[in-house]
Formats: sequence, structure tokens, C-alpha cells
Amino acid sequence: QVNEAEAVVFNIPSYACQRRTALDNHNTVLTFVSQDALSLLAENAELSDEDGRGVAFRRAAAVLKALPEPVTGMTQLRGLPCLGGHSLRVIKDILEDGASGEVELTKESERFKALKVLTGIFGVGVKTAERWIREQIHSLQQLQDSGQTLNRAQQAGLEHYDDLNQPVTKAEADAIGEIVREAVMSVLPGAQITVIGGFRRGKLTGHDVDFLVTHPEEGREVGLMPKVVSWLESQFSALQGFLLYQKTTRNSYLESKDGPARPASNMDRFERCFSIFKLPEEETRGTKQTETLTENTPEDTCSLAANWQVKGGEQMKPAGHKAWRAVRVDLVVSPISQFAFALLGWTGSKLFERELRRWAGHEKAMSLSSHALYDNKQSRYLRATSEEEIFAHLGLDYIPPSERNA
Ligand code: TTP
Ligand code: MN
Ligand code: MN
Ligand code: MN
Repeated sequence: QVNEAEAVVFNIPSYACQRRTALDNHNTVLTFVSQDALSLLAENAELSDEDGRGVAFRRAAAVLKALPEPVTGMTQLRGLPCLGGHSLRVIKDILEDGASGEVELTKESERFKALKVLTGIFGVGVKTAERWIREQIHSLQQLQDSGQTLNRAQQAGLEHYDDLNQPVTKAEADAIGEIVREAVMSVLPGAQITVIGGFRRGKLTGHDVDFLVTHPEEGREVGLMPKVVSWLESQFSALQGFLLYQKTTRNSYLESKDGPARPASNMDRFERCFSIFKLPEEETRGTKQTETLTENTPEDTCSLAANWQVKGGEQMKPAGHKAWRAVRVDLVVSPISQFAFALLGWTGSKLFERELRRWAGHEKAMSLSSHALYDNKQSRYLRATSEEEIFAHLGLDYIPPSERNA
């Protein structure tokens, strides 16, 4: 038993962008439980439209994630940043009793469960979920029975609910990457494609796959997205395209009345595409499902191209098995002049991004967005062609993507 005088006192900088947060932190089960508990309270606050409280819990959870050693007693937490009374109470309950009553109650509450299920539908936000709950809709079945009018995104979200709520593996992300590469290179040779989001941070699974596309010649990237979408939709026939859903938005950065002089808004204005890909299972079978390969019937192993060419190719699968799975994919296009900012702004984690912007604003009188960095004291934009330069402008030590998992 460690006595108070000997207890480790951690020295953790206050902003998440000042510290390294790897994926695997070396913490005890208890610290993990506390982290999860705080993340759950954050999620509950976000689902209740209490973003301020949500961020407070996210910051507290991130501090636990950054600790170099397991927490065994409350005295170790003395003087740590971002741990408010509420978070400390939750951690204390877990350290002393193994669980937090508030967290357990939240987890079991009908409202929380319904909000999770309903916002788990692609295209459904907190506002919509709350309206449905007020109308006694708590489950997918009740939603379907209610005859509610769903928009195109929500229809796709409901239709592919199970697939979209199953984590995307690295192998699937790689397979999607190959398809995206082929599409982009077909319509704009010389373009550059970078994985962003969680997979760039080294995560092994994700809720989607994110890509940033640019071209070394400024301007060549303009209007790229509709061409990529057409290519994806037309492979190999109109009925067997790669896209189950897509919504493309054009770049509105230069034409908007408040930009580029006001980069403070964290609303991103790149040309982008929210989509749902139809990923053929064969694409990932080699790495993911080797054990099932030997069990395949002969007609099951027909070539991928044949599958696509034959209308209703799924019917070659045993009943109940479809030959593909739905995967959420985000595509973003940036001009090369903004590439470093886009890369930094889209790599995440969400908390890391938020903390970078807070640091820039509060500590440096700068405005950071995924388009630019503005220095309010010098009244000018600071140029950068790499993430390293942006960290340097901000007076921060460089943190590589794999350690931005705050
Ligand atoms: P997500 O894909 O939502 O998150 P993720 O990739 O970190 O995690 P997951 O495995 O669950 O997919 O977002 C990726 C990053 O993009 C994240 O840092 C937030 C950032 N981002 C937006 O999502 N929208 C925007 O408009 C901007 C500017 C950034
Ligand atoms: Mn409180
Ligand atoms: Mn992602
Ligand atoms: Mn995304």
C-alpha cells in the first residue's frame, strides 16, 4: 500500500494538444473503468444537447488516458487539470466501490438507451431522436411502425443499420482505400489520397473510413467530387455501383461572405462527400475471413468482376448471405494550399481538434480552422505546408497522429 507522501503526483499539461495520447495507455482496469464511465457521461450529455458538460467529461476522460501510471488512490489526482468535482466524484466511487451509481443509472435509463439506438441511425441527430422519443418511438421497430417520414440519409441509415453499427476493420478500410484510389486516379491522375480520421491515428477499427484528396497543382482539384461519385456509381453497371448513398457538398470557403477572413468558424467548407459504400466481401476475405474460405461452395468463389457484372449477383450466395457490406466513407477535397490545415483538422481525435482550436484562441490569439491559421495580433494568415509548421506556429511541440488519441 502506497502512503500519501509517496503517492505519485502526475504532472499533466492542461490542453490535450500539449500532451501525447497513444491508443494503448498503460492503465489498470480501474482507470479504464473510470475513463469509460466519464466517456459515457460525456455521451449522455451530448445526447441531451448539453455540449458544455459533454466537453468537460471528455476532457476529464482524456486526462485519465494521458496518465503514465495507474491511478490507485484519489490523492494521486490532486492538482490534475480538467478534473472537476463531478468527475472526481465518479472516479472516487469507482476506485472505492468498483462502480458509479450515476453511471449505472444512466446506462440503464430508457431515455439514454433510446437516444443511442435512434442516433445510431445514420442521418439521425439528437433533435430528431428527441422528437421521436416524445412520440413514444424508442426502437427501430417502433420507428418503422410509426410511418414517420424519413429523409434519404435516414432511409439508407435504417436499411443498413446493422452493417453501419458494426465497426469497420483495418482490412476493410484498406479495401475501401483501393477502390477510392482507383476512382480518384481514373478521373484525376496525379491526385494524392491520404487516409485521415481514426485510421490515420492508428486505430484498428472505426465507425467509418475518412480520406482527404488533393492535387499538387492548385485548382486541379476543383469539381473533383462529382466525377469521383459518377465513377463509383457507374462501376460495373448502374445496378451494381459502389455507392449505396452519397451526399456531396461543394466547396463554399472562397465564395462565402464571411470567409476567408473569418476562419474562426469550425464549420468546414471543403468539397466533401458523406457516403455509404457497398464493399464486396471478397475484397477483405483474404485478410479477414480466411477460415471461411475453405467452406465456400464453388459458385460462392466466382470472381469479383463476375459478381458485379451479373445483375443480382448476391443471389449466388447461400440464402441469407449478402455478398457485400455497407461501410460509411467520408471523402474531403482540399486545395494543396490548405492541405496541411485540412490534414490536421481531419485527423482528430475530435477532442484533440477542439483543444487545438481552444489553445490557438485562448493562449495565442490565433484562429485555427481546417482551412487556415489566422494571427489576430499580426492581423495576417500564417502559411504552412506541413502539420509540423502549424504546431510550430502555435508554439506547441509536434504530436504525431498516433499520439493524438485524446
Ligand atoms: P470521424 O470520422 O467522425 O471520427 P474518427 O475518424 O476520429 O473516429 P471513428 O473511428 O469513429 O470514425 O471524424 C474524423 C475527424 O474529422 C474528426 O477529427 C473530426 C473531423 N471533422 C469532422 O468530422 N467534420 C468537420 O467538418 C471537420 C472540419 C472535421
Ligand atoms: Mn455536476
Ligand atoms: Mn472516422
Ligand atoms: Mn468521418
